Amino acid sequence: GPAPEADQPVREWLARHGEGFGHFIGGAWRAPAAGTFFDVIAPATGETLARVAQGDAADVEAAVAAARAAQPAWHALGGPGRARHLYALARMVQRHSRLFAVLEALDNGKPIRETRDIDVPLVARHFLHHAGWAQLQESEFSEWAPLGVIGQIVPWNFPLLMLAWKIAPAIALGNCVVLKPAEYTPLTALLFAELAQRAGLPDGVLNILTGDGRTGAALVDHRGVDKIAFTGSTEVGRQIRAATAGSGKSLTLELGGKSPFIVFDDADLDSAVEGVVDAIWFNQGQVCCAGSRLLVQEGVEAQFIEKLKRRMATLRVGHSLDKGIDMAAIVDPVQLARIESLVETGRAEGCTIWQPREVALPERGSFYPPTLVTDVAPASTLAQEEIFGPVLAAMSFRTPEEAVALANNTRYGLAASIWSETIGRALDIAPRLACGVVWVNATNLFDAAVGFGGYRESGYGREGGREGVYEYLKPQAWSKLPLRTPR
Ligand code: TXE
Repeated sequence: GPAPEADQPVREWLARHGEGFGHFIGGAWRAPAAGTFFDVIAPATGETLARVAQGDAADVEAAVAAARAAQPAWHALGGPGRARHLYALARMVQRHSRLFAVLEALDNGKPIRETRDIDVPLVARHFLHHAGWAQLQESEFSEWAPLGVIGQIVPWNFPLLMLAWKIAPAIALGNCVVLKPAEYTPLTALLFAELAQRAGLPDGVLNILTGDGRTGAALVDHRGVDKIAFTGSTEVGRQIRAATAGSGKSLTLELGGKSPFIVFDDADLDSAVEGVVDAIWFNQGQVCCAGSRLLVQEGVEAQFIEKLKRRMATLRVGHSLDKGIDMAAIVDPVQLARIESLVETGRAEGCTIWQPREVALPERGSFYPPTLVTDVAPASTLAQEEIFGPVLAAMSFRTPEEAVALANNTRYGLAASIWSETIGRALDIAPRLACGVVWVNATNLFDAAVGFGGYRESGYGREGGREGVYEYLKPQAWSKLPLRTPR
């Protein structure tokens, strides 16, 4: 097979921070107030990559103060001035794309092919897109003002991309940020902050605070934060909503999902099979909008499942830096155990679990094979619970009405994918699906110009597009003339 991607430059960067990473606050590394660190592990090998600071309330205080101090000047720079910085950040990501791709693959455990071809290019694209909005701020949003200091909490499944989704709109529109990466995957955020500062981003505009859920909770509770933007589990989203209730803080939540992947009998079945691969085995299924429920029309069910099984048998599972693999590691042994336990629950509830014999797993590290589950009752655990792993639950339907009912039979409402060669049918079904994003004969497509987000227990708020811009502004009507009451 192809040679593994070289990781020497990443190793050198990690070695430069061998004593442990501090928080990145006000443009400088800062040791954690309590002096506490934790280890960051590479899930594909189990090796320790780095020591990272565990943030507490004192660190949150310092980070929020730095953001607050920087914000007036950052706003005063004006849209075109800030756009120049966003273009510089996009170029910085492009220039260091290999470094980011390798570091992300090591830290998260995902395949280098994905970080190189998907995560990193989308990150650059997000900054380019939002540079455009910054340039338009004075003309398009004249009666809107930035919110101020934004607390952002991101998950581990797309660490750098979720950073971009969060910080690009926030800073483009004149806010300053304190971002907390997930404890499993803090490294690309730290690299980004270091390189952003070298690219001229003013001190304090972007502050990175590392730590676990306690650090996140301290950021949520800080009174100097004007808004919390969170992506993660529905459970933590609920806690954050409760914690911010009545505080005056704005809130957006991008939470879990159990998205349907609907295959009609007139679909191009071979394309739909490739769609399933992207829907549920991309990033080992650790994707909030993963097509984790396969709904197939009865007439083609047997044929489709047969084709799918044949394709599954050709998937290759291996180490993150191996360029020839389709799937790599699950982010952490805790997540792996969660997937295993859910699948066992499914088995106990009467589901049939199928995993291709041909797919070998590496001996060390956290791996789980591509898995197809059939005989799934619509109300059962595997039809309802987000597994967040490479596990596809298959069900069948007879009529389009049944497909819609089955698709909407979930607490979530993030995304859906429809496969049919009859465009009228697809366009008839799409608006009846209770979710924020619908793909037709496609899946897992992300564009900075299109608002992404969900309904129901998948949260609220949008990232990307014009809708995403409004999430970081507040309406502020003003007048230069004194207002008079007409006589
Ligand atoms: O998520 P958490 P976990 C789902 C998925 C997964 C499950 C558990 O089903 O199996 O959640 O993953 C921070 N206040 N998703 O436990 O805990 C935390 O430090 C403030 C779906 O890793 O939600 C991290 O930075 N912050 C999802 C971030 O929240 C808190 C992506 C997400 O971690 C906090 C991830 C608190 N009380 C998991 N507790 C998606 N929709 O993409 C934790 N955090």
